Amino acid sequence: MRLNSPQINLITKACMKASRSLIRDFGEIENLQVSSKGPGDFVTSADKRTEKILLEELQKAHPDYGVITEETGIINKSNTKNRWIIDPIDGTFNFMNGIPQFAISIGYEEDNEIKCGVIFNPIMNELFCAEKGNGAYLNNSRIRVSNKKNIKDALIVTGGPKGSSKIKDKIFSEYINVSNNVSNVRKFGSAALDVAYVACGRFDGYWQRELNYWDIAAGIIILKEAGGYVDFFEEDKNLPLKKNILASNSIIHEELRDLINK
Ligand code: LIP
Repeated sequence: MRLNSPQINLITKACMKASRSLIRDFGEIENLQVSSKGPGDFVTSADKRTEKILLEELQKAHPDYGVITEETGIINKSNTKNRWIIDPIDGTFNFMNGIPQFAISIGYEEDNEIKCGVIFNPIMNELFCAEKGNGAYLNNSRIRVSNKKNIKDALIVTGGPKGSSKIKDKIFSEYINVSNNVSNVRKFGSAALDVAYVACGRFDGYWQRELNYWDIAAGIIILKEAGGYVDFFEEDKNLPLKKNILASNSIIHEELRDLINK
């Protein structure tokens, strides 16, 4: 990896440490799937265990930093100058079902702007990272978004709706519009990895409603530094941690937005 700011080094070290127990926990899932208890409670504790290790590592270096995490919530609320945004396991359902498409996702914000981020899939051993002004990387290689120009040829990824969603009709009609006008649509179940995959050109675009900020905070800087474009639509100012995301290689962005708004 070419990036070596103190923050990236710290996040990477924390991810590596937490991933050792996460890999062990993932190995347990197979046994639990066939047991009568099922993996539900175990996954919750794996999430918490992973988050605890990440927090210990990050807070050892910066006890005063603000933190937004999926499991614990908000820590050091008054510090909005320096803030970690943490999802210990993004793609929890995949994890729970023994599907190796999940990741630790950590973004670092200064004055409400994401400065750097790391997304690490410990099973595939793929570490995506970026810091502002220094490009984006997958392990040791620089990554860039695709240069697909024609949306008809594009491979798009999406996610949701959750079973509990109240806007399923809207989401399905967006899906139909997009599907009718692109080459193919995929659904992989980890928002963090979906954005990272756009950043490295595996997908040409991604949209999803009803996400949480921690799902995609790290992905924002990774995608931007890889030459992509990301924005949020129909934001509710009263719910700053809820996001609807549209991310792309930037070339097809407007057309993809038109399909979603159709
Ligand atoms: C999940 C996302 C997934 C999305 C779910 C959920 P979690 O995060 O990554 O892609 O469809 O709504 O937010 O809960 O596994 O960290």
